[in-house]
Amino acid sequence: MRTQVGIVGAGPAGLLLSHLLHLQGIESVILESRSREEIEGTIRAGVLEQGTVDLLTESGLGARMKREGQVHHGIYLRVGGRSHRINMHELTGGRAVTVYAQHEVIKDIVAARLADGGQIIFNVKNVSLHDLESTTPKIHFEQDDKKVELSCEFIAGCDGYHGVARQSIPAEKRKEYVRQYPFGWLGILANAPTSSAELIYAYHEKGFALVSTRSPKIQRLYIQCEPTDPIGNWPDNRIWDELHARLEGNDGYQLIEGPVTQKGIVAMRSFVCETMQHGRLFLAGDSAHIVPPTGAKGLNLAAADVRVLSRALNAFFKSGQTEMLERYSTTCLKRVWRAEHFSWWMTSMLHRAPGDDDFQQRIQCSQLEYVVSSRSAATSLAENYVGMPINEAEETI
Ligand code: FAS
Ligand code: PHB
Repeated sequence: MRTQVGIVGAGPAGLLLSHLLHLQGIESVILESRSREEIEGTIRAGVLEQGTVDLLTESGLGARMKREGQVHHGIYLRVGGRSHRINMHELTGGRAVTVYAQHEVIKDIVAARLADGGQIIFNVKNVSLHDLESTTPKIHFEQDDKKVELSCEFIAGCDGYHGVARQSIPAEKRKEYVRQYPFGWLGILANAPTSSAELIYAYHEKGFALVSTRSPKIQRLYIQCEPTDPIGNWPDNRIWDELHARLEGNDGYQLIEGPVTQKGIVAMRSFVCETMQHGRLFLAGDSAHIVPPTGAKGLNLAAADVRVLSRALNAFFKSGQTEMLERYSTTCLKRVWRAEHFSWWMTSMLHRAPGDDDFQQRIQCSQLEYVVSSRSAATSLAENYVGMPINEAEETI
């Protein structure tokens, strides 16, 4: 097989890249190790930055998001049993986030790719990358037990943290930065009415809690837990008891329960791989960087990466210009480190670290009190949360 851009992974990064390239008349083939049902059923992110919403809308993928997504102008920080609203819309001159589930975004892009005759090969096995430093890199894989070679002009590694792409960059050519957190998140989906008009990020001595949503009938909630705790230790009533305890207060906020339809525990880490490019291989999304979900940045960083990559590839295919491709890693890593800092800061401010002392707790509460009482501190959180504006000079050409 032959194509212009071979893409490994049909997550948000790979799918959106393929769509943006298609809009510019550039051909691509996506190789995905799971089935269509599996990728469209993976419960993950839920918050889209302004920039991601604009990119999906501009590229013709925004119709259902507009209909079913919920635009949120603010979030609440809850400490000492009281919620404090951060009016992000007002503090950022009119920017906001949209709550629309990642797997719904994936369904929208898969449908658009297939409708446009795009090629997504599901259930592939044993993907390996070759000749990355040549002008014709190749991807070897198995499809229905047949060995296939896909010749490309470029390869996009969009296969997530556990994929093969990053490992294909010689170890001596990449530097990896890691921070593992001593806690995880237990997330649930529940059939219940909304108990808050906007997201609530709660600091509590028993640990962090997050009230999010998917629709007026389906709620998404998270609590801090042991990262290695088996989910079997968390029967539904224990989860609700913990949520009530961590969200209790004297401001009349009432959490509404409902049948739990999905639950899972995820570990939390911060991770960055420098470089995001090796020869004709370009990494995008979780294959190059991971953030703890406290800042709601992962999916949005993946979208920002492929926005830059699709423009750089277009400049190459249209006019042979290589400058933006050469600057790809540097350009993306600027936004990545900003999001890494914000996500680490939100995580450190809102979670209880095992063994932390009274001084640490006072420091975190002082940080929270400062953020909810100082306009400049609240503005800093707001502009990072809604997403830093696109840096036209660097991120476009
Ligand atoms: P993905 O991991 O999504 O996709 C990679 C794809 O590659 C997968 O489909 C995989 O099957 C495939 N693949 C892997 N290895 C392969 C191989 N060898 N061959 C072929 N295919 C291969 N982010 C936010 O922005 N907001 C949030 O609210 C948020 N909440 C989150 C909550 C949770 C619980 C978790 C776990 C993450 C959350 N994130 C959030 C982060 C998350 O959304 C990721 O950043 C996002 O999925 C990254 O997208 P991709 O880079 O496309 O990687
Ligand atoms: C979610 O709705 O899944 C969600 C929201 C905010 C976060 C993380 C996850 O910070």
